Amino acid sequence: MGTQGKKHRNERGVVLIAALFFAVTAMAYVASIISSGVAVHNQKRYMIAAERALDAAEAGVHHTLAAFRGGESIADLALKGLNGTLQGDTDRAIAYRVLVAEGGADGADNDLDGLVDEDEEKDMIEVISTGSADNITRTVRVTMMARYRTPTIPAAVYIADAGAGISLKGNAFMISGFEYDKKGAKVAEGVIKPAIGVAGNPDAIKKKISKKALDNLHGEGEPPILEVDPIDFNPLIEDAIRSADMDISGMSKPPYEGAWGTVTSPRIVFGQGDVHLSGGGGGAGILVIDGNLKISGGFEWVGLLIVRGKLDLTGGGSGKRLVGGLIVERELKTNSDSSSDPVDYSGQIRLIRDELSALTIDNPDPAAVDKIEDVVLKLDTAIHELTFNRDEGAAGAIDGAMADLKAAITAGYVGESRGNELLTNLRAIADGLRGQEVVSSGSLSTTGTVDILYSPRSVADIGKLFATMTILNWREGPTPQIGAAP
Ligand SMILES: [Ca+2]
Ligand SMILES: [Ca+2]
Repeated sequence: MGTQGKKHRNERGVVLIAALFFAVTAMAYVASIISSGVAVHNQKRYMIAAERALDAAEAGVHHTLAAFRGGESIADLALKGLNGTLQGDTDRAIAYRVLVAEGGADGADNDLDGLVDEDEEKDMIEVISTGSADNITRTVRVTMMARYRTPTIPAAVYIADAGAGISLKGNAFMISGFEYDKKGAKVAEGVIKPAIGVAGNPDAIKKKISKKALDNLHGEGEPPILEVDPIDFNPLIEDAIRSADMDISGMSKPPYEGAWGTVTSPRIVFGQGDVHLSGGGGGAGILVIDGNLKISGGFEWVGLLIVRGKLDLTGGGSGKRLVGGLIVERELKTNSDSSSDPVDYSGQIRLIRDELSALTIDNPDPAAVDKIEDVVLKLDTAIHELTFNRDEGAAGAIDGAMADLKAAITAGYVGESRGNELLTNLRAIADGLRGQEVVSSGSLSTTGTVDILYSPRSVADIGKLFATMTILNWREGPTPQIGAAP
């Protein structure tokens, strides 16, 4: 049994060593499973915490916006900041801390234009909101500024260029620097400002206004045309571009949708380039045209009218009235008349235009419809010129436009018999106009009045509604590295 037994012992030893080896390996394996489970658990926890922290940071931004809308001042918020807790009350709670810095002196490029603390940044604030959850933090930086920075208006009409053209025709207009309420009623013992404020020596403008027209200007000064401090046009245009509720750029007949805003719910309406408003409309708020504006129909606006270019208030409709303030750069033209026996040719033209647009078109080519619209617009303009400026050249334009319309009809764009009927109507209107011009020269009547009434409180109230903070840009801080120490 000697060798046998030895062999047996040896075998037992091998088995023992193998078992021991297996046990150690298994233990190491189990340990590794446990430790990787812990790592996965930690990863998940960090990820969830990072997401909660970001949510908390965003909640801080919204809290800040709400505080501004509730009337908190920038200075107060910059001093105190804001704190809030969404959930929990330990140091692992989901919470945020907000710091507010004034953009003009924070050493940061708030509007990301490469310049630090330049002039425009004085109107901005930087909101740095840090959210935390389970000791993980995330930060969002948000630049905010007022939706519209409404200027203080120094007169009923502010003219930026002392060399601007000014033409106040007719006698049914009034520009008043006395104070009016938003309904256009004069305020007893209100403030008194000039009718026209000029950024520079006002003498050149005074000389361009006839003595008779000066009688229709009221307010501070004798005549009420004074030099005032200049207003910077750039923010007026930039804010409108950024914040417009409605863009009427390039429109010749923009949709009024009833009205563009009301006194309690005003709108910012913006137009780039030349805009011609005809056909009657209006609203309340801030109307900004970065170009020339012509208003030839009835129009009423409460608030600010800003025109970087020329403004032409002309023609009939049911009059034009601005209650608030006008800021214009290069030229102001008004044309008014208030005969007791008004003839509303523009109304008749409108009726015919409506009929035309309701016509059955034989050839439903959109270009044909455009062509007819175009001809009617030309007729409209020509008849206005004849009515208000007594421009005999406009009579030729009417004949030309009617020939164009006839050509469009003959080409089969419109049903011929209906088209001829409309043409006859138009001709009768045009002939009637010319007849009047000859019979009673200089007494052609319209219903167009023009009133520009200073109403600083209307402008200030509307300005307050647009002073609420709006977000200019929003940046998130980096996501913390998963597994990094909390
Ligand atoms: Ca900047
Ligand atoms: Ca800055």
